[in-house]
Amino acid sequence: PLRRAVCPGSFDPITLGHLDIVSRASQMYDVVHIAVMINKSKQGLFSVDERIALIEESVAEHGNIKVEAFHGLLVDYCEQRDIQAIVKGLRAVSDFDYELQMAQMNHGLSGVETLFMPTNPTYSFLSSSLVKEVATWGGDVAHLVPAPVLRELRRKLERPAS
Ligand code: COD
Repeated sequence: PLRRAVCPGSFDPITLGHLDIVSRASQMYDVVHIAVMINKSKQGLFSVDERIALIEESVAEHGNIKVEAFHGLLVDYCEQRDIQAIVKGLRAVSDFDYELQMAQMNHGLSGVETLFMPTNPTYSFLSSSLVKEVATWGGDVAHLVPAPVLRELRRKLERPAS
């Protein structure tokens, strides 16, 4: 049977930090699913369809990555697709408390394992929300996001000519 893992998240938008974890996971598993988890109470900058399109463009060189949206519990996503592991990046101790809670909850719910990968230190300060904030005020994020995301951020945040 194929060995499958999932990298779940909001990906609003995908950053080079996410991409680093996903591509390392894709070398360890036959198939890596990127699950864009839909959170109806959180309005994003990018729509779910836009996030998926940006991820697909950014991972095109990897042949074994599947991208899809999911509304519901991550453990149900895993059960429905026969996924054995959740792969998460850990940036700093500040990530640890919440990630440990979710890993233990998910294991308790279904037995699925969570594997933590230490973030590439180049990206340990990087988050989607900081990227959005910096880009909103005109800061340079070219070294933090894949090229398609940079293009769409510029398009979305371009100020109307005054
Ligand atoms: N370097 C490395 N990894 C990173 C970086 C970085 N710079 N930034 C983010 N990551 C990794 C982390 O592992 C992170 O968890 C993941 O990428 C996703 O990041 P985000 O910010 O896009 O996504 P989050 O934190 O909003 O995702 C939370 C989930 C959607 C995974 C979570 O809420 C969830 O599983 N929801 C589904 C509903 C559910 O099952 N709830 C019960 C959970 S117990």
